[in-house]
Amino acid sequence: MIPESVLKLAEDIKAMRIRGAGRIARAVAKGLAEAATAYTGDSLEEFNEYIRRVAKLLRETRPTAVSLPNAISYILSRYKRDLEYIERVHEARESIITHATEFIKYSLEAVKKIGIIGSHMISSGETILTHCNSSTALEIIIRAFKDGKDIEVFATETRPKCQGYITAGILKRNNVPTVLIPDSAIKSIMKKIDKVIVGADAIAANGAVVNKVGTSLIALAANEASVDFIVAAETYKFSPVTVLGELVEIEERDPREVCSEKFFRYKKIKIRNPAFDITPPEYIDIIVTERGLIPPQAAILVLSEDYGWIIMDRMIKLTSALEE
Ligand code: RUB
Repeated sequence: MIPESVLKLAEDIKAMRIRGAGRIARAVAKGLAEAATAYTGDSLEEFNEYIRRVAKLLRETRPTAVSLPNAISYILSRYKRDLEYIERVHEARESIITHATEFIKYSLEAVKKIGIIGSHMISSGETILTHCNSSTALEIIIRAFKDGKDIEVFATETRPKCQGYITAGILKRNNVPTVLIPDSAIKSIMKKIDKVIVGADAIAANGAVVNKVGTSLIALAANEASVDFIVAAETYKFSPVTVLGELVEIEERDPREVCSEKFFRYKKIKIRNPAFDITPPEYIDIIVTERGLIPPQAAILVLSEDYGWIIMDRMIKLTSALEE
């Protein structure tokens, strides 16, 4: 039986009580560790089957942030390696907990490093624009401010879920001068902006960035106004399956987030609510990762370094399927 706390965690991700690609990744790692801890049986086979079910439950909570499946495969691929010498359930449990804890630590340190690296790119007197609520982008901005840089930040509302209010609140708590703007004001505000800094839910092999819907429009406006467009992302947000041509699924959310149920029911108006969009690499100046600055065109290098073996494995399977 999957423990109540893990079922609740999955529900919290679905309902966006836990949201943002980094937080989601750390939450699923915590979920796997909790599930492993709660297992009381003594069959290794049964434990593996149980962990597979937990992983599936967590993987299916939200479709776009690639940090979610990447966090699961970080833990399970290492567990699979350990299985070569694991004989008892308590060792299996220990392996999952160790790798989950390791992932969470890596993730938190990565965000800190991105803050340090990215803050060097901000100069005193600059005005920054950010969209949605990215803890990684915020880490850069708040770090730069704490380093004594005199900056001002424009935060978009980010309709329909208005995560921009969370961003503005966090900036305010850190005393960063902040202005909240409606998303539709982007074009007219852009002439005041020196740098755009956003987070990412997924980065494809060609360097395209998937982030909160509206990001690509901001990139377009920044490009037209020759404003730097910077993406802050940990390397576990790079999507290995895109190397093989798979697309990142864009989450389509409930139309009731866009306008009241009464309106769309009575007027019989069709409403779409895509939660993310894709910014092409041409509009991105640089991606700040924990390993340093990466031009979007070099995304494939990060992917082959980290996931070369997964990519090879998939390619072999694909080739043999074609040959059958
Ligand atoms: C959040 C969002 C964030 C990225 C990066 O979308 O698009 O910009 O997830 O966040 P949602 P972070 O609110 O739908 O989850 O840098 O915190 O990982």
